[in-house]
Amino acid sequence: MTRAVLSLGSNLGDRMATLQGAVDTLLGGSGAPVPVAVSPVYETAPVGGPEQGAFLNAVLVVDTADTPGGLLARAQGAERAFDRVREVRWGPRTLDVDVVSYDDVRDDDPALTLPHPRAHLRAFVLQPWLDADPLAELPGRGPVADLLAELVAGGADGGQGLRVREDLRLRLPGGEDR
Ligand code: PH2
Ligand code: MG
Ligand code: MG
Repeated sequence: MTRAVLSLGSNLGDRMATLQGAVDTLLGGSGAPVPVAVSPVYETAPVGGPEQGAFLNAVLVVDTADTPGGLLARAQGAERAFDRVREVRWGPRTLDVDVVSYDDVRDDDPALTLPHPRAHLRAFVLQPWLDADPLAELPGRGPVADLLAELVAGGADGGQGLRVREDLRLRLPGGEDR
């Protein structure tokens, strides 16, 4: 099994229902990854793209028997299940599932760049990831805690406007929150 990190985002429709559905879809069926941790849910201002509504973002840490390509296919399957339509790059979407990291693999394959090439710049990935795994490291870039501190020091975090949604919580299949 390989440790992998998935970033989930939604800013169209019933965002929380979509994120929960994504978790259930990602972790369901045969050969599904085993959940290790799920982050709190954050309300985040959109970064880049056209003017659009706020996102809900979360991070899911899993152990998977899939290859990176297999995990990407699973992520894209979840996006399809929630009627993801790709119109504008970085535009509004019902669901975005990104493979942030896969063990310590570094790969510049354009079909799946590992780790995610912008993860170190995105507080909406780093903050929930840090919550889910305080010792997390981004391959090639170092501890997530340090990367987030750099972003905050650079003022980028203010611009990314993160707010934890204490009133929302993602459930993992099998009951208990982990
Ligand atoms: N995803 C993007 C572009 N911008 N901004 C926020 N706050 N959250 C996202 O998930 C997000 C974004 C491209 O995938
Ligand atoms: Mg994305
Ligand atoms: Mg994506």
